Amino acid sequence: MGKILVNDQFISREEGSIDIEDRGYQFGDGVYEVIRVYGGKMFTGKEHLTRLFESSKKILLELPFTQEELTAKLQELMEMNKLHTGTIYLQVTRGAAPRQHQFPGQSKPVLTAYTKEVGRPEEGMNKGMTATVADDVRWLRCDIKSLNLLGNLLAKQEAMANGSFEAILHRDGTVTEGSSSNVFIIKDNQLHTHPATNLILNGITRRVILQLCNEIGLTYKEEAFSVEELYAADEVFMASTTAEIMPLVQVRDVPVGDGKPGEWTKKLQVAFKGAIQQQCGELVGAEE
Ligand code: DCS
Repeated sequence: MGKILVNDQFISREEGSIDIEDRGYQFGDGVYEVIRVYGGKMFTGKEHLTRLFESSKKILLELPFTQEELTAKLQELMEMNKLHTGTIYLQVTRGAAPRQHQFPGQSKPVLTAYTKEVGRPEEGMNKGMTATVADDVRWLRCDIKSLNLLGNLLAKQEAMANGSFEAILHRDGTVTEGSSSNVFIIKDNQLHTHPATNLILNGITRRVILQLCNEIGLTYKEEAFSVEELYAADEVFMASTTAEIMPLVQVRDVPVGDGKPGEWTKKLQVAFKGAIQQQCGELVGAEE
């Protein structure tokens, strides 16, 4: 299992404990990140940690360490656990205090982090996955990567119960994002994705993809699109740290295009792999 990080201590999982009045545990009062590691190196680590600090600020949670200090700790954790290809999960809660809704006058934020060895989702990326469509019932601050994920969980659970991999969420017929990913469509050689407003999480993978569009000559529009446009798209894919660029070949009962991963999606996947290699080196043994 390796070591876990609790505040500034590296300990075994069995040694770790969380107070029953930890605000993360009781209220979901905290923020988190999932960072990809390829070949022992963090991919877009800086962007993820910057977002963690931004999310913290948005919930008025002051972190008791700097981004540089946190980076060094996570680096140490990765090395200690000999993580090759996988993920680092980290979260910070407002800490333990007698249960009351308003913020406690005094509490010490609790940082926890652990690593997991997990390969790239090659099979899904090659053959494509399916998605359902669900009502986006979440709150109006989806730009914050907060621990409160019940709306996301209910949507994902519904998708899984229907034999689908992801739930594409919509508000009154306007597609926002996936339950744990951003959603993109391609229509007439143009990519569309919801703008980075309060209604979506501005994914780090999303940001990389928009840069890669310029590289491969695909024009894009950060404009909301409707569920009808989703069904009529030439290509659909979702993107996240763990799923990378995942083609969606069927939405509800409707095949996307010819029911196979689209050409632009495949080009983006190749460019994305190039971006990984550029930052993290060769991807030897990184596949599932
Ligand atoms: N939107 C939501 C709601 C997400 O939960 C995620 C990632 C994304 C978009 C994509 O963001 P990244 O590209 O920065 O990953 N969710 C993380 C999670 O909870 N597990 O893996 C990734």
